[in-house]
Amino acid sequence: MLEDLTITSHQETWLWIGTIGMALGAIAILALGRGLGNHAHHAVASFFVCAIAACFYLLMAFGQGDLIVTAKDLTLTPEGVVGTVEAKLVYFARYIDWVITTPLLLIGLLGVGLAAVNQAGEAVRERTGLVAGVIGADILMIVTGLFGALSLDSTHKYIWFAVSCVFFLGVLYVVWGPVRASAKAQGGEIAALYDKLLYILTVLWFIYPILWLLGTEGTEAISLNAEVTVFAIIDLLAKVGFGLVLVTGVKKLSSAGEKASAAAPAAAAE
Ligand code: RET
Repeated sequence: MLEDLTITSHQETWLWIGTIGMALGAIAILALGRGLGNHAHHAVASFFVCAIAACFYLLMAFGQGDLIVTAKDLTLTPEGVVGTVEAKLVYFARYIDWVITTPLLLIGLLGVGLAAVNQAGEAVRERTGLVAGVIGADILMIVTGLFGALSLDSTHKYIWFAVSCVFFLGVLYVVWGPVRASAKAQGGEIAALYDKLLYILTVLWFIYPILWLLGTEGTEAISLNAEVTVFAIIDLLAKVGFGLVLVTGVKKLSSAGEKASAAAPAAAAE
């Protein structure tokens, strides 16, 4: 349908809501992240997650973040060329945003769950292995999701969807398996913060493949207008919401840590 190939004013409104929401989120995270000391990297990463998303939402609101994919099925007959041309609108900019920001979100989560380590010993290698593994799987999840979104042929599309889901399961395995075990081993507040972030991330991230399947990339059960609206809301929760919980959680941890180390010399002097 031709109306599915143009950006509607409804979509434009939600893309602007996304832009402004991400920009405000970035500013809020920057303000909250002041005084994080050793943990400032969490505020830096969360700030850039929102700032990057704000730029990509602006790109889409300007109408520069989408493209029309076409597939031609033409045959030459004695009467001339006959055939059909299929076309659909794809917001490709989402995938560029996600391929940069989802690794940063995962680094934030792993930064809480994995214990601080010194330069020597196995822990450094294990930590690097987990970070590299989760980022590799995540990048392939997004890239193969883009390949699926660009496919007009259903077989290709669902094969790419399945491949993307396999990498998604890989990401979930790392964050629910070894990293959660490491967070648990650190105990107390760290384990509690990790679990809170893990639940938020898992619930929100599961919505993406479902929406993809229901939306114009998949079965077209819901309109592009509805899809753009839900993606904007989920994106805001997964980036701004997650970032705020991460930064406030880490802030509490570091102030509790400071109190403990301030109390320690006093206790020793007694
Ligand atoms: C795709 C394609 C279909 C299969 C799967 C997908 C997963 C996407 C996810 C995206 C998360 C995005 C976030 C963005 C933050 O704003 C690519 C939709 C499994 C999990 C958190």
